[in-house]
Amino acid sequence: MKLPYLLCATVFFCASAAACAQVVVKDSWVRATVPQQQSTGAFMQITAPRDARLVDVRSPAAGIVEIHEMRMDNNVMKMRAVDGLDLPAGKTVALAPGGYHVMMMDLKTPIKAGDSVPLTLVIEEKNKQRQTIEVKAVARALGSTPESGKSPMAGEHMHQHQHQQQQ
Ligand SMILES: [Cu+2]
Repeated sequence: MKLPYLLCATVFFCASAAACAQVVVKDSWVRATVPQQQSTGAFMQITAPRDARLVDVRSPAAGIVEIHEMRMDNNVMKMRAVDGLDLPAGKTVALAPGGYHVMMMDLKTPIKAGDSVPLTLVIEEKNKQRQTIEVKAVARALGSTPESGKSPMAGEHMHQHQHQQQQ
């Protein structure tokens, strides 16, 4: 399956072209799951050319997909669903372990390292116009070093992906 790599290459080309007035999504990845794990997180970097907002994320791999915020609350790391995530013009917004992330729950199948997980990002601009961006996020094993040679994101090991909404 070479297709995901081709899609990635297109995104990177776009990122380097100053004239490209599209929302750019880079470095998307999903944390691979261990047996019995029902949920996981997806991470990426998003840059919008104009003020916009990430309002929804969908994936055929999960029954429920939400945008989550992670924050310290009385010295306890908690996460909660948010309506959306602001994407200020020209600023790269990182979805990373320990911060904002795409929460994938009710997974259809386990996600193995190396799997390509399709995500659809729904971006809304100031004028309420919506666009969708298809992303193929590559699954990485917990604690693994990416093969690409890029360093893993800081704080990755601190991210506990337990879901605390019910509490
Ligand atoms: Cu979460």
